[in-house]
Amino acid sequence: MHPPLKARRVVYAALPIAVATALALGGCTASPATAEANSVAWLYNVFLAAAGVVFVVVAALIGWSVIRYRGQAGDASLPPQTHGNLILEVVWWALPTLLVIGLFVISAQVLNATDKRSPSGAVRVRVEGFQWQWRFTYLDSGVQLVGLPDRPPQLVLPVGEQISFELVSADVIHSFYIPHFLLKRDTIPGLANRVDLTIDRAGTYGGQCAEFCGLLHARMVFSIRAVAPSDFQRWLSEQRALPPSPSP
Ligand SMILES: [Cu+2]
Repeated sequence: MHPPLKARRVVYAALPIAVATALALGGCTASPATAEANSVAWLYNVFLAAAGVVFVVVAALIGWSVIRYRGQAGDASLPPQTHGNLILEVVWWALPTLLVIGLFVISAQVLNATDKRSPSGAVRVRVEGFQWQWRFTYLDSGVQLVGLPDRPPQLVLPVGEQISFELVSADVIHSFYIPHFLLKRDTIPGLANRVDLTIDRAGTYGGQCAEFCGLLHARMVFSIRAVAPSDFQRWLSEQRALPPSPSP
């Protein structure tokens, strides 16, 4: 028996809306620019695919049973009543359990990979949040960049080299957020957070404070320019030759 024309029309109308929504949401994810962000993006996609399969199977079964077994006008009798089915119950217990265990294992692997510490030799940068901008200090050369609310700083970093950020705060909690790195980590007074990463794509990436920290929170923007290692060394020596930035 075929579903009535009206039901089919609803399905045909809903399908493009669902596809368009999925594409729009997919387009909102920043394209990853670090090795760690690539692993995180891969994990997002695995979760999205697993959720998509579950959604399609569950929605299709519900839709099919609603249409196939809908009541007929004037028919008050109940359909055949089934009390338990061992095989079916084992299957619908085992499948979600295996799915959750699998997702847990790959999540733990990605978490371990992204939290891994760089070996020595990484470019070390201290990131200090203050009301209301950022102070970036290259710990190996002493070069310092200080932003002002109307003069956001640009952090220059090498592509393909390990970078180690030490995150601290001078006053209240801020959050170091770079969408293309799929990275957001708080800077907390009295605590040094650490994030290690490797940028694998040259370009300029916007960042901002992601923790409401007072009146000019919205002006705590900055950018990261990722360049070839030789260009980074040249830029660093130019910065060393400049007088230090004024304190805000
Ligand atoms: Cu803030």
